[in-house]
Amino acid sequence: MELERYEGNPVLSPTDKWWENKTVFNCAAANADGKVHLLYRAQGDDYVSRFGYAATENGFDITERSSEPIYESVGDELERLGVEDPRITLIEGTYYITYTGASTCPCSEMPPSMVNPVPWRCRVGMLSTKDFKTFTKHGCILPDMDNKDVVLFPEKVGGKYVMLHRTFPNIWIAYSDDLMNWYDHKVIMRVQPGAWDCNRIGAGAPPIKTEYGWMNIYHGVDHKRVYRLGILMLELEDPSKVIGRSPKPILSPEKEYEKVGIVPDVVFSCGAVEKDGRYFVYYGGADKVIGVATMAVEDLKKVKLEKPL
Ligand code: BMA
Repeated sequence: MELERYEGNPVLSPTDKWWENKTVFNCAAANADGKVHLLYRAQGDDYVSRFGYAATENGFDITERSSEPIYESVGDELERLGVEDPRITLIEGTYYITYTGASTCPCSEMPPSMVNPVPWRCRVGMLSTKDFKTFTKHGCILPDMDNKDVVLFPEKVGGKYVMLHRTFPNIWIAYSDDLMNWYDHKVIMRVQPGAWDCNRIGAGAPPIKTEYGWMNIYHGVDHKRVYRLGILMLELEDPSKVIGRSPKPILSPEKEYEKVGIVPDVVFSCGAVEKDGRYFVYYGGADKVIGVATMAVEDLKKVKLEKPL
């Protein structure tokens, strides 16, 4: 079972504006108020990442687009190179946006159980908004670790807020009572030796509740650094338990706009929504443009998943 690409892809590309004339990719998505809100990562000549905003009513055609960045980090040492890869989750009437803050700060000391061999110099920040016009900055939510690919669950599970994060190279879960302080970090899925997701994995879109479990679109990277997408299904009552993962990817770089761009051979998702009986998965192509691919909700039962090793 593979996602079906929209034939009008890419749906968003760089423009001639100073802040997005190089790349427009990796967008968050939220389906509310009769449209899909898209918050995307953009770079201009300075290669600092900022967020742009776009919206689509039918999921494919862009009907609104910001002429200026809708959010950029100013004067924050941990975000000197910008804000990357946003993910939106609507929780109790507020949109929470988790993102990667990129900087040239040195890597932090990590707890021995979370040794990170890669000098990422990135931190996970959080914003919230009710209208995508004004944003509240909550700062760094995982202060002591180089981390990325954080997605929040849309509701509390067992009385706690839940996130997935990526402490290299695996997917972890953590819990919180206030969305700011996170505890009980535990690895839930590891890279699969020899498979399409053998090098590193990370959560993509925030989890969507389905009758089968929490569905998460995740990315996997192989030994040639090809980024592909798969499905990870977690138990509804206890999302630290993996029901299954895709033994084969549901989207791989095949089209020109996925193979050739700034970073070749990349499909990378930060947002997926349910709309009109389909899942719409928004994804960055080759770190340069944005495409969308879909799947009928009823086809989820046909998706073959395997228990991870
Ligand atoms: C990841 C992130 C993404 C990017 C991907 C592929 O580490 O930086 O923003 O799309 O690499 O280059």
